[in-house]
Amino acid sequence: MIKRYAFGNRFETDTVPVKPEISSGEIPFLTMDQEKLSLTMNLESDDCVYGLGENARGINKRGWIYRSCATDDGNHQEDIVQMYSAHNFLVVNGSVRFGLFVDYPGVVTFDVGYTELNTLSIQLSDLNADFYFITGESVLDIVHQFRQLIGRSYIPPRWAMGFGQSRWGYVNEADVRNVVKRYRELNIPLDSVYLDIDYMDHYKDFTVDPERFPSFSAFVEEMKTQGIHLVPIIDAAVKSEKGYSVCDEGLEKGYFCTKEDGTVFEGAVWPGLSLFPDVLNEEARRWFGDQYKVLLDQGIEGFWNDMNEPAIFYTEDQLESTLEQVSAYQGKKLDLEAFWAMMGLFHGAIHSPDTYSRFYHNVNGRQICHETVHNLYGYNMTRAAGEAFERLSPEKRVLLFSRSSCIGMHRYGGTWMGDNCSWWSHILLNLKMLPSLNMCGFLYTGADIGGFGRNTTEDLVLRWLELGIFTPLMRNHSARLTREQEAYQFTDTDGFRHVISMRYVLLPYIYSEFVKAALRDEMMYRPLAFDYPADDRARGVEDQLMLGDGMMIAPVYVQNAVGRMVYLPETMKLYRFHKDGTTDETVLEAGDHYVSAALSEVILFVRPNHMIPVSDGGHCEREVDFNDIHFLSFPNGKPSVYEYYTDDGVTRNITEDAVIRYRMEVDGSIARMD
Ligand code: MIG
Repeated sequence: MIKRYAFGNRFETDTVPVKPEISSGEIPFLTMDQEKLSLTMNLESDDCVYGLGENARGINKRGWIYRSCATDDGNHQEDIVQMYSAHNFLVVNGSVRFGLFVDYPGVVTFDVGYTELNTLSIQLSDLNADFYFITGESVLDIVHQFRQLIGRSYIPPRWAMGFGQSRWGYVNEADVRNVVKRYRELNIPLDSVYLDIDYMDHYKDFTVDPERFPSFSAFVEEMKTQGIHLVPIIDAAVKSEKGYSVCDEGLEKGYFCTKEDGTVFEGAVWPGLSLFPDVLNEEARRWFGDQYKVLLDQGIEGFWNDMNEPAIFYTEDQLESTLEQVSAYQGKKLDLEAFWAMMGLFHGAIHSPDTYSRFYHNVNGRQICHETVHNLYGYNMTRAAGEAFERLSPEKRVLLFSRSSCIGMHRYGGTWMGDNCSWWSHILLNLKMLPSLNMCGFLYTGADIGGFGRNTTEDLVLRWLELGIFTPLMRNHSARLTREQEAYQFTDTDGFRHVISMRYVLLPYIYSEFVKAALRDEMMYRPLAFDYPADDRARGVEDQLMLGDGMMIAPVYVQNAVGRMVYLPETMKLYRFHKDGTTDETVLEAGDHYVSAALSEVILFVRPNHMIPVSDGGHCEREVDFNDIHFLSFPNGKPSVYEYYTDDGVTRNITEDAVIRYRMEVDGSIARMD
């Protein structure tokens, strides 16, 4: 059951399409302090808190503090409190069980036992908010109700579940051709190559550099003949430059954010001084979305939206005042304290959160300070594109994912986990965010495989791929100046080919489970605790996940490990896919097991009386035959049914009608039912 509690003068976020009636009285279990703008409750020591989407720390969020304030910070250390997105949904499960969604566009803090070990405290910046309080018979039931409330999750074209190669550093046709050539030569599957900001003409959105890509549409076509989709990046801010049509037109129509006095607001990002499309304004949003047409017309079928927190390196005002303050130190004899204070001034000038109070949106004739609606920006930039694609590409799905998001955006696109590092701990962080993102509606997601920042190693990329083959977005991406990390940069070519090929073997299952999760408002990735609520041990498992109907994954994420401990809540069948192409299957009893897993070996577990549809693979998605499937299976005493979703992978018409059922008999034989 869902109850809505509304306070103050709320800004319409459009997160909940059909709102329930407002309930009166107090929100159960939580004490609201109107003066302190907070909600608090005591937690029992065994209570678990789940959710909060993209964030650091555990699957169980207890023991840390999280801030919903979309921020461009690529330093995902253990103590980071805010990332790129704002996902204000959590579930408390234990002595009491409920879900809470804070529908609020400003900064929110979730103190989940940081200040006081056993106190949950939610702090808002003002009390103009809607709270949705959800009760249900299980965590999964609560999540399901929440997902129904916020609407169906985005479904990409199926090729977007193939493997993609990206790097901030492919600058021209030759670079891209080389990537494709190397993958194809080595017979390592590949479906897409991403174009980072260097494809643009001086970082101008919706342009292509005429020297680096002299005949872009022909090049897009050439890539397609090789089974490769090019996916360009779009940055939130538009270069401020006379004669650049997007800038001129937006200025003329008043579609950019302004300062308080109504003059246009400029901030420096990659193109230099730039303007920020007022995507919270419906007309401006439509106009910005229409700009994507220029690339769609050249054959592009997918985009990634970046820098939409929005990231702002500096503004001229801020820089000016910083320089003024710094110049006051000139000629003075600095002591250490003064030196650090001066250094702090420079630090404060970049990415200053203060900037967000200096510009405004124009929503239905009202001037709205950005700060109060900050977390809606990435959502609405991506919504601009998603809504435009429904007009511009009514038949075919378009790939779309975004760095910043807020719940609501899940209907228009996916999200990637931002600028992680080539650290072993970030494989685990990647795993832990999958279920919390699913809870918030984000199904199409994944991390930069191999790590974005810092130098990677061959074993790290391989191990990370062994998780990545299970994530809907499977993309290797890295930053400029870091060690190159395409599969062909390393020695164990057979290992890379084997692991990446496994993705294409598993694709019928991954796609089927993905679409069903979207259609049915369910989680594709679940913590063990959600599926085995009566199992106390399952509650503490932070490094294994249930994946779809019948699978459990437990990847190795420790360097030089040759296997790992795995906890089985029930008997399961372990499948081990060796690099030499052989497979072995072992039934393991419930309990703890040490499972060996060599560096280029893929392991997965199948639940009793379950089936996993797989293909013979392919070099790209279009080579995979989704009709010619066979099954990994664990018959264990009961007949069972698998619902297999398959379609053409591109059209927008996605319904349960496409589900085909397969039945497995007690003897393990499997046959199509209808
Ligand atoms: O300030 O476009 O997260 O994936 O490679 C950095 C360059 C801007 C941040 C993205 C990253 C991308 C990079 N971008």
